[in-house]
Amino acid sequence: MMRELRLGTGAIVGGLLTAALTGALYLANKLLDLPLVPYDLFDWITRVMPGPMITFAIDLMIDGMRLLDISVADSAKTAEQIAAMAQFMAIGIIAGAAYFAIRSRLRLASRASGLVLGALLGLPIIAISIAIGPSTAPPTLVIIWLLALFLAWGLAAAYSYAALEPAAPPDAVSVGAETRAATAMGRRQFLVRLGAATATVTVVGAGVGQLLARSEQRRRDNEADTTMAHETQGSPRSPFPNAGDSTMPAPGTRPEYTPIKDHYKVFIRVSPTVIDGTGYVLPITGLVDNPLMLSLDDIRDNYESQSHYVTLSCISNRLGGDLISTTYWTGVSMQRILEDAQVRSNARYLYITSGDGFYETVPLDEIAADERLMLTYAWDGHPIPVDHGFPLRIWRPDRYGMKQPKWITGMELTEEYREGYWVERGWDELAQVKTVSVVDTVAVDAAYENDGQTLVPVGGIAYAGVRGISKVEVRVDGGPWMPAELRSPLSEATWVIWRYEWPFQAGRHVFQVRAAERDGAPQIEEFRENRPSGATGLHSKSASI
Ligand SMILES: Nc1nc2c(c(=O)[nH]1)N[C@H]1C(S)=C(S)[C@@H](COP(=O)(O)O)O[C@H]1N2
Ligand SMILES: [Mo]
Repeated sequence: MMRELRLGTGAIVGGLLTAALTGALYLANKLLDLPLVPYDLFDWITRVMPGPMITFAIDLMIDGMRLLDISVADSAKTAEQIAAMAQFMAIGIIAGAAYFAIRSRLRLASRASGLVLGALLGLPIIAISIAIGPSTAPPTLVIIWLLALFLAWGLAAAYSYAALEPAAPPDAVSVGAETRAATAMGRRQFLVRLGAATATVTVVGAGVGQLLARSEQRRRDNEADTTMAHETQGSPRSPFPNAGDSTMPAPGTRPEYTPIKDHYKVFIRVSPTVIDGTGYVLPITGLVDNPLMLSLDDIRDNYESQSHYVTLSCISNRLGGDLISTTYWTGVSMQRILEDAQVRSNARYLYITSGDGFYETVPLDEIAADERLMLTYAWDGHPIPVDHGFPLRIWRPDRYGMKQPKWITGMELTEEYREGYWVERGWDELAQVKTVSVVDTVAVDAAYENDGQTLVPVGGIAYAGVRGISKVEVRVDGGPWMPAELRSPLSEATWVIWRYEWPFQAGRHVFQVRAAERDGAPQIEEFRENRPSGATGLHSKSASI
């Protein structure tokens, strides 16, 4: 009975102290870029976890969100951040409970045991944070700061135990009922005070940290704009290339051109990687006769730019999912850059590394075969947003996102092949996009009369990388496949919007869609999971009308 009580009390104390610790960490992170330890721990765990386990965990998360009808594109990162914080809290709660339980059994010196507790918890976490964390603060400062915090955490836990521990065993004869009541009172008061103090630290840390984070975001947006001082060419805000097309998207179809803020985001860390644009240089090394160190100005001023409307899809996008978006990419063909670097004849691969520890290999044959494969520095006519890979990312036509590093920090020409980050974790090596088609909408509200018939616009997207779409067909309730109308795409590298006018019939109906590529090859109709090569199958939407 008594031990359970201690476990519970220890858990509460551990939780309260860890909440305060998190508040302090968050504030210091926003102030001085000191490590946000909960994220580092989470990043470390996902990195050392075997590939299938990570995939399982991600799938579980995505399934959960879909079940709750939450947008995966919007919320996956938030969910991860919450999970990272919850994991850190859980560690603190367990540590608190364990400490209280141990102290109730063994006679330990209070202060010494607190310091040991703090060190046991802190040292491994500090090591992980320094090894893989994105903090830019000097390591000595990081060590001093984190060590001080964790030792303080341990001392506070030790002090709390002493304050909450009855002076004598509660069943001892010498303790009268009144004394016991008085001690209970004192304990409750102590817990209330501890709660108030830790809540204050937590709230102040989180609040002030939030304010700092917001002003930092504004500053960064401005800076990104000025590092890329001149307007990048070919703003997409001029009319879209298909502006004159008379086939309009059915109401409820996803936007043909994704607003940047809605572009899906996927990255391996809990938070996006921040790279300073001033002083940035991209080294191109390895099997080259002319190693290059390219600044952003070099890349923009010394090479001819090219721009393409591009649809990018994540390989883990489910049928009909929202991990797929379209925007306008501007950059320099990798062919031009490699010409300058004078690649040696024995080189076969371009190995790309990123600021977040991500890496991927591009075969030189692939670069030679497609001039569009480019080092990208702008999206939507502006420097690439931080979340999407500022300052540089690669575009590889026809590949899923997992093959296309963002936040590029290095390029090396090699003879040997090295597996990329996700390939190492069991995903497809080629990762060529699969042809998919999706029913976005059955727009009953937009029904209209035509020749005495009620027609309902049905519509969505079809996508086949740069292989293009030649045909989309729809069928209702398993009936015959009927041709849909195609809107001309923004480019040959984007999805195609389709539309079908369905003769209205009351009742519940299932709408299915399928597409064929430019050369007539049909999409794979057989259902396959996204792992390892990208989802296939017929997408359907049912509607009760
Ligand atoms: N450096 C780096 N590049 C990366 C990733 C990453 O985690 N780190 N994720 C890849 C994956 S899986 C996808 S789907 C795309 C997503 O790009 P976006 O977030 O700009 O949409 O980036 C790719 N490039
Ligand atoms: Mo992805």
